[in-house]
Amino acid sequence: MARKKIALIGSGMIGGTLAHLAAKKEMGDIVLFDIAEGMPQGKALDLSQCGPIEGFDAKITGTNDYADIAGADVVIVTAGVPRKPGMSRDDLLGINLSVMKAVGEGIKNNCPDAFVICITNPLDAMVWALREFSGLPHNKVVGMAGVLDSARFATFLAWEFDCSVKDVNAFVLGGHGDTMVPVKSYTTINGIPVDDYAKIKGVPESRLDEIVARTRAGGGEIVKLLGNGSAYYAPATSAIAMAEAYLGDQKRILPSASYVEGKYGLDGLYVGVPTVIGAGGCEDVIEIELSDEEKANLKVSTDAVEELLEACKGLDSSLA
Ligand code: A3D
Repeated sequence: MARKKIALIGSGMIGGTLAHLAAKKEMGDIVLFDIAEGMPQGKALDLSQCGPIEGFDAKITGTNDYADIAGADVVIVTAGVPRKPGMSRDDLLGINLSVMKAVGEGIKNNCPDAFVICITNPLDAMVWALREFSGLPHNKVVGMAGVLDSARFATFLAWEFDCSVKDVNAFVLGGHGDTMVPVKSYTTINGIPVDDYAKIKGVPESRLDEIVARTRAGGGEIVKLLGNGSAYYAPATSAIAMAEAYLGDQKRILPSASYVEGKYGLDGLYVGVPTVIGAGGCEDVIEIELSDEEKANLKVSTDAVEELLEACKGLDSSLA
């Protein structure tokens, strides 16, 4: 059987990290695409030379030509610009929307059967626009954010409780922005609800609230520390987990920015929800019971996403 083909659109910090992870895991042959000339070719050459040391078989190539992504099984999109200190994700809207148009057309013309994972910010609006521009079925286009946001929440909880991250199952819903909704009621420490575990460990509720706030601002904290660019190791790892779920038909339930129609009272919106990812792409959206407070928070978050979609429609008449 031929190897799978993984196309990475955008070969910057996340794109390069994705290529390294995908090669190390022998997920398939990898094509790094970017508009910057020479850079994807250079990264591909450098990464190829990791092969003999790390012992992976993967053909890694770099290109500036969309024809080279033909027939890709998975496409992961990071093309665009990241945040600088002081910028919100929404500040990236105009420039990254035009990038999504070019990328969507490149996918439509070269690999319309691919499973597409978008990472470019502002995430929930960009994944919606990418789907519109590419014309792919909604179940084959998804956004990565919830896996990362949940991993941030889990990291901070594991630090607080001084427990293994492997035992923390953290849950974040909603849009990928300051209005995201870390859901305490579905967050457990090896099955023990987090509120109960906090009582056992003598951690006050106010401390959990601080952790929720730090999770919401988790991306900005890294942007500020880096001074130039945004997080890339954990975002890349998160998207790889989603790609593996698709390629391996794992049917994992991963919080992903999926197209929601009907469930959660939503009418055709990409937003972070628990999603079953398997060979059919986004195979199902799981609608969980939420408390009144969580419902209200989710509404604030989805309203913010809807506002961004309206802004996209104002910027590109083909989306209206
Ligand atoms: P960066 O290292 O700048 O890489 C982006 C790459 O995109 C650069 O190499 C550009 O040359 C390239 N590019 C620009 N325009 C085009 C185009 N039209 N076609 C192809 N390539 C193009 O950024 P990064 O890798 O750090 O981040 C990429 C994106 O991911 C940004 O929008 C970030 O805001 C976003 N991001 C999202 C998350 C989420 O959790 C959703 C987390 C971290 C970063």
